[in-house]
Amino acid sequence: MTIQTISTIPFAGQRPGTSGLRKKVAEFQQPGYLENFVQAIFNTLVDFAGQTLVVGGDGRYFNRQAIQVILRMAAAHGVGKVLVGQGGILSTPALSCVVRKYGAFGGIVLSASHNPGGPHGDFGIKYNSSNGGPAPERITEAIYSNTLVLDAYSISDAGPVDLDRPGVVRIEQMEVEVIDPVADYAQLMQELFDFDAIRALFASGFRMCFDGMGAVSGPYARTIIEGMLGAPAGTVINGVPLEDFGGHHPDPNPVNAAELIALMDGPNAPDFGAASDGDADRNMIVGRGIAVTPSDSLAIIAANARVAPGYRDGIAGIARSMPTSSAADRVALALGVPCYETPTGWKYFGNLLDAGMVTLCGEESYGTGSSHIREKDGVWAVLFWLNLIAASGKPVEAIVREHWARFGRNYYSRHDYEAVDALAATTMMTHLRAMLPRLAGMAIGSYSVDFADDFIYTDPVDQSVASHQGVRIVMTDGSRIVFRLSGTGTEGATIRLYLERYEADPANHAIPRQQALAELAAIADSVAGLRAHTGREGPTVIT
Ligand code: VG1
Ligand code: CO
Repeated sequence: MTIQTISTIPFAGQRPGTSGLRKKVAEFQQPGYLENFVQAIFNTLVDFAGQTLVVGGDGRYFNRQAIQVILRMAAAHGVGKVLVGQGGILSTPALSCVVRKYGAFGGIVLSASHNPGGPHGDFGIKYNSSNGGPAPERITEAIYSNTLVLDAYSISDAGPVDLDRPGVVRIEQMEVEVIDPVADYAQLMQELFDFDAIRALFASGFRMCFDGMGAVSGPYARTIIEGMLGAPAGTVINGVPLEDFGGHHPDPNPVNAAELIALMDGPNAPDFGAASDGDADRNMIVGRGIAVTPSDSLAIIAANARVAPGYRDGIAGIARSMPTSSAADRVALALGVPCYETPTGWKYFGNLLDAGMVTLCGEESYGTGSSHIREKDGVWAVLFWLNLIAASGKPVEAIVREHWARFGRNYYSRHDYEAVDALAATTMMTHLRAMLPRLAGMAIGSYSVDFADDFIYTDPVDQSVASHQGVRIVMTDGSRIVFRLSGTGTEGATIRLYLERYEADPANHAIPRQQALAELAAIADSVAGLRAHTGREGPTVIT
């Protein structure tokens, strides 16, 4: 075994987006492409020699090959030990859990999360810090800067490690330990939730369907829900992680998880449905005939946090991404705890969680989580809902309707215009930004604009500033229109339009969502020229 220095030339475009570097598999397969990015990570970090790193991914195509490269490069850089999930598997939340539990220096997550997989799909890589969370922007920007100037990478010429065999092997001086990807995570869940109550719920005949969508949540859901909690075999469907996700698009929303939605709307529906995404950090919660919007789910979890043993003492605060509805703000107000509004992406929650300023965090994009780790956590959210159902004895729909009756309903929807021409999308955003100063005070239809801006976030812990985080047009009644460009897509640009309207009166809580938001959608189109700029008649996906 020797360590080789291989000369290389920079690749353009290796700037991490909302959550790591995501590209088409074919781009990652170019010789040196992955190696350059990993070298840039090692060039950027300091003091990792002799330390422990955690490596794992969502099992998608190219996961195993990428892990072999990372192991050989870690050995070449003097890393002391790597913990790697058996079969190369670690869900994003499980990796976060393992980094924290074993005091690792950091972790490398291999996933393009909710993006499609397979040889023609996407691949991704992300660096997580010692708190178990996505590296902050100053680190991801430093990694990017390094990718533009590096001219060599170091790698051991050792042969491949058998990722399927648990135990310890060596590459150069470095130990590689292949670990059970589920055990540490499952133990943590057991500490947070009332497993006895949930077991009793299943024993009483409660029926559930968990859709793993052919991605990485399957092994976690099977071990915990079918194994530890005693749900009948078959409760978890599409539960084996496959390199192409079995053709599923593992983005758990009512459009992509149509099979589950049809089941929950059909005759003899189970009592509870749930789904997770490629790397198991997202969740969708479904009751009989009702899909819970992620913004509502965050608010409901916050309002009921004390039902779960891990949160019995209450919560310190809540943080939500800016486009997420303000349903959680109302709960925070009632609880007398702060609610922070951050830019999109879990990395912005890290400081607040580390400082103990918040306990719960959430994003409208089917992401919810807490201070137990530093990533959003799909299976955690599902277990919280199971705990809530067990404790309250109520079905999902009743829980949601009672929440609205108490706090009011924040009608909410996201409209995505996917893979539009990149120049058209940036032109639209530029026009919109130029228009902002003129919008305040303007009456449009039945609304009038309170203020309009391009969201700037100043982190209350380290005072770092993130600007251009999305255009918001906020009405005097609190209704909102938000526009931003996706930072996770790999084709053209994706425009996200977020719509929110608050309705206090329970008599008005049964309006179909898109109908309740139709006027705001029309205003969004007329102000931004959505259809004109994109040449599209309407959104590609509505959630
Ligand atoms: C999307 C979501 C964002 C989420 C991010 C990563 O980002 O909107 O809320 O944090 O995906 O989630 P964007 O920039 O495309 O809007 V995951 O589960 O893909 O890591
Ligand atoms: Co994800």
